[in-house]
Parts: sequence; structure tokens; C-alpha cells
Amino acid sequence: MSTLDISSVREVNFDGLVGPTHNYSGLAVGNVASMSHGGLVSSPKEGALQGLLKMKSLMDAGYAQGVLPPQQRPDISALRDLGFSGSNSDVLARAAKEAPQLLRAVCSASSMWTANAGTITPSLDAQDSRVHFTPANLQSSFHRYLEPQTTGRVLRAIFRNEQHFAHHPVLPATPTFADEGAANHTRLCGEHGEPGVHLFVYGRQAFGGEKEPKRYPARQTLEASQAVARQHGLTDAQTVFAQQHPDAIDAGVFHNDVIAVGNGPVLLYHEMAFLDEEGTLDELRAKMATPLIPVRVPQEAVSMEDAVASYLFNSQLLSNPDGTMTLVVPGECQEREAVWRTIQDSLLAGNNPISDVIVKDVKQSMRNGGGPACLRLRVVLSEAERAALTGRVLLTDALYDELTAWVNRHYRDRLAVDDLKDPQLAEESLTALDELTQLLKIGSVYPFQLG
Ligand code: SUG
Repeated sequence: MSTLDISSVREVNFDGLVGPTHNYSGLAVGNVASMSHGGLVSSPKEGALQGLLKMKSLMDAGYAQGVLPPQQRPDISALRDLGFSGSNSDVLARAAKEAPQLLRAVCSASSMWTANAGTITPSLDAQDSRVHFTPANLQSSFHRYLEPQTTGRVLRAIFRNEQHFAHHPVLPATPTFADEGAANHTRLCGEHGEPGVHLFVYGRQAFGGEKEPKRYPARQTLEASQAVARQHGLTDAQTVFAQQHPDAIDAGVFHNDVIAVGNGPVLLYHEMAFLDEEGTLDELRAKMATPLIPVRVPQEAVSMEDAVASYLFNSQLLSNPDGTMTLVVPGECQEREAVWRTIQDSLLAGNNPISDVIVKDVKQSMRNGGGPACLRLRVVLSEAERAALTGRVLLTDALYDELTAWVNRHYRDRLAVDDLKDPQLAEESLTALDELTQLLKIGSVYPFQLG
């Protein structure tokens, strides 16, 4: 195990920039917001600016904030792989006419939800004292299956230094190893710089499972979680594998981070989060070096419907230097009385470290089922590891200003599903992304840049 100065260790939240093709296509089965908002007109510009404002306000509040670029969309080469040919305009026009659902899929800006980019193990939990990364295969849906290759290139470009960072292959993209990354992974510990226990939550077991959701797909298997843990060299003593409650998945909880969030020793969760609640908590208690602080929200306080509509549990829980924690909730939590009351009366007033709440408007993302926590990938890094990052990816005032100007220069104010076939949108998007890689100084990561 590593011998680093634990006080220099910090959690960096890497938020995904909302891409120029952000739209509402209703692509995600089992994701209530995505399914119910399909067909609405989106605002890519507003979405990207909302995301940037969230990053900026958390940076201003003293939290370490990083940024990850969006992906190349529309993914015209995916359409070519599916038999569409001719010029780019021909491919887009034919797909729009013959298979509009495929065109929508290749235009999704879903890489903004970087909680699904991959699973990360901090160096202090790894036997070789390096930070370990596995991009998630996201094989449960076609539009997200298109992400891992570029995600892997982006992660390898930024976390390039081999002395500090280790990258693993994407798991085989087949239902046995369905993997959705950090959205189903929570590291519990004392301070971030102390050793952690890794809670992997899965929705089904590929081999020999009994209970499964009936209505909506389970997007993570036990086998995938175990494989990631194995790749990262995590031992039994460092891991807990828990099944998500199938009824929660059927109520629209397609990832664990829609019903639970952990930070340090705190696990904030809804009583329907785990199939075996007591067993999960007991195993965590037995393996953690610090006492677990469970913060349980019962059904009587917040119904499943309220949990899914408000995304209370998709909040970010952030550590403050004085030992308290701040909960970053989406604006939708204020609109549901039971949720807002629970935040005030039981979370903030309760016997736990959560001491204040920040409300952020990320509505453009929320309408596709992505709250504050979906938009960020947590990477716990020491000072030396932060210094070893490649590119300009840690947010500063200057970078924020440049990214805001970049969005204002390139993004459309509105985008209807019907606009996705516009070849001009594809052109605009490539121009914007090319400029972005220069701005972030991460080199060539997109297929169009690699030739
Ligand atoms: O995979 N929505 C995403 C939302 C991901 C949220 N992430 C976390 N919970 N961590 C999904 O369901 C909708 C895209 C569309 O319909 O265009 C979408 O993919």
C-alpha cells in the first residue's frame, strides 16, 4: 500500500461537458425522465452552460473540479457500420428516412453523464499504488455502447502518466458483463486519503441469479462488478457486492446512484436501495476501518416516485475541511414538498455530517435522467497525481471563461429531434470539438482527428 501524505489527497469531480447535439430522443429504457421527455426541443447551449455553472460554483466553494470533453456526435461511422453509405449528408439523410431511431442514437450527448464513464480505484487502495481505470462498456443500450472507445482514449490522454495511472480494457460488451461504471460503485472510507471499502451494486447475476426486475432492464451484473474489482486488484476485504432492489429498478432506478450516494463514511440511501439492506450494511461495517454512518430515508418520508422524480439521491455529497459535508441537489428537489422537507428536517437536522445544501439547476440534463451526480466522475487524487495530469482539465476561472465563450460561440440555442439529420450540425460539432481539444490541451482523442 502507498505511503503518501494523506492530507494532500482530494476528491476531484470531473464533470462531463454537455455536447453540441444534446437532444431529447427518449432513448433510455427504464429511465423515466428520458422516456417521458422524448420529442421535446432541447437547448444544447443552455445545457452546457448549466453544467459549467455547476462546476464553477463548486470550484468557487473550494471543491476540486475537473472537466471531461463530450464525444464526437453524430457518430456517422456507426451508421456506416450499419450499412448506410455515401457522403456524410447521404448517410444522415438515409438514416433519418429509413431508421430514425438509429440516427437519434448516434446523436445522443449521453457521454455528459461521466458517472458512467468508468470505474476508478484510487492509488491508496491499489497494490501497485497507481490509480486504476476501467471504461464502462455501457452495452445495455446502443447509444451508450458507442461511448467506451472514445472514453478510453480521453482517460488515457488525461491520465497518461504511467507511473501514476493504470488503464484496463473495457469488459466484453455482452449482457454477461453489463457494466455502467461508477454510477454503481461507491467508495466508503474515513477521510478520502484513508483506505476505502468499495461497494459495488449490481442489478442482476448473469450466472445463477434468482431475483431480477420484471419491467425494466438491470444494467449491471455481479460478474461485471467482480471483473472490475479483479482488474483493479481489490481483495475480498476491500469489496462488498450488493444487489440493488429489483423493485427499485422497476420503479425507474436504473443505476444505484439514483437511490444512494456515499461519501467518506456516510451512506445516504433510500430504504428500497438494496435487496438485503441489513446484510449490506453489516458487511460494510465489518470491512470498513472507520464506523459507517448510514443515513436511511424511509418510504414514508420519500416515496419511490418522489425519489425518481426529484433525484434526491443523485445529489453530490462533498467533504468540507471541517469534517462537515455539503449536499448538492438538483432544483427538482425544491419542487417536491416531501423531498424538501426531508432534506431540511432529517438530513440537515439529523445526527450526521451533512450540514448544508446547494441547489443547482441542471434541468437540461435532468430531463434525460441525469442529475448532479450523474454529471460527474469522482477521481481521488494525491497532489503528485494531480500534478501528473495531462492537459488543462482542472477548472480555473480562466478555463471557465474560455469554455463558456466556446459554448456561446458554437452551440445552438435549440435543437429538435428533426434537426439531427442536418449535415451542418455535424460540421458545427466537429469544429467545436477540434477547438475544444486545443483549449483543453489533451491532443487528438476523436476519430475524426485520428484519421
Ligand atoms: O443512461 N440517459 C442516461 C442517463 C444517465 C444517468 N447517469 C447516472 N445515473 N449516473 C441513461 O439512461 C438518455 C439519452 C436520450 O434519451 O437521448 C440517456 O441516455
